[in-house]
Amino acid sequence: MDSRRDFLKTSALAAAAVITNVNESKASSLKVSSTGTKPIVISTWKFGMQANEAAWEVLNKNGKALDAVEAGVKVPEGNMSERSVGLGGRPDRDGHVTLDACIMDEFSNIGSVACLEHIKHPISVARAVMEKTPHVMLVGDGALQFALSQGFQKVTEVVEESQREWKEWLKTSNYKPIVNIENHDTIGMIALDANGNLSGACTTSGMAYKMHGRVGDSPIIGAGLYVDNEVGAATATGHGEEVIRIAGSHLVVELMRQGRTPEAACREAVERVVKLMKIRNKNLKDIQVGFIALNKSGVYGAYCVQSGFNYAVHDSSGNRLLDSDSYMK
Ligand code: SD4
Repeated sequence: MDSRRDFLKTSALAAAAVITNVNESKASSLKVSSTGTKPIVISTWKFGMQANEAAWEVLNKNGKALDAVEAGVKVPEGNMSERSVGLGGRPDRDGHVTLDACIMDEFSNIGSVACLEHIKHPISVARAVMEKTPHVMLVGDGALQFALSQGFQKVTEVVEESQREWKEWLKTSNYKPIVNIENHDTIGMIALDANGNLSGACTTSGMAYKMHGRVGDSPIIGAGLYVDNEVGAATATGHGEEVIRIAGSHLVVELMRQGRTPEAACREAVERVVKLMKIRNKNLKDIQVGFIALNKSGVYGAYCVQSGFNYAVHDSSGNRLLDSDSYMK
């Protein structure tokens, strides 16, 4: 694309954003009708661009949102040079790479794994929990045993660079994840398929150098991901503890149910995070939380605490990376 077309596209997006904001300030609690589209897929961070391509392959052939989100997030999961998702991720403080993932479909079927080691695609294990067990969540060794029983391969290979970084970290052992660097760990993806059905997936290696056994928001339905096929879907990234505290993704969906646009809903959830940080006398500068949301009409939005969070959107007009608006400018 040449720079003039780039510029025109950016201007059109900026104009659309302004219109949305005007609508929101006039009627923040009313249903704002804006033009949505389907199929559409959105996902967190820059690696969402590649993941969206894989999801779009499914959606563009009239495939199901559930298959699209699984295929999409498997891209960063399978990339061993990705330091924040899958087995290439940064380890916990004891040197173990432990993975969290969950998936939710249009019927509110749910599946989740937490603190899972040695498996390349935790999202597919989460889907197997959803489809093949009477439960919704398996953790640790139980999750690994289940995965092996389903034919998933045990991977024992370690990523040298990741191990080297961890050994460096051990010299100080200071757990203070660097905002937008050590904590941009998660791919959350939500999609609306051509039949108008929503699904979502979320997968991560979690916060770098976390305590062994720590579980974040990403495998917790309602925190890292939520889908309500009548309303919309949302997913989260950032400091899992803060997302869990407000049951973040469920909150975003409930706010959309009350008539907020996806962006307004994400913003209100972020404001809730901020409020609770202040009540607890915590420094907002130390954390990042970002939400992305998609409603039933295919309108999307995002909001985060600190600037620097971006998300990828793929619909019939192409795939693009957008900057999220933020609470701290
Ligand atoms: C966690 N929410 O484990 C994940 C980390 C993350 O962007 O999303 N970082 O808390």
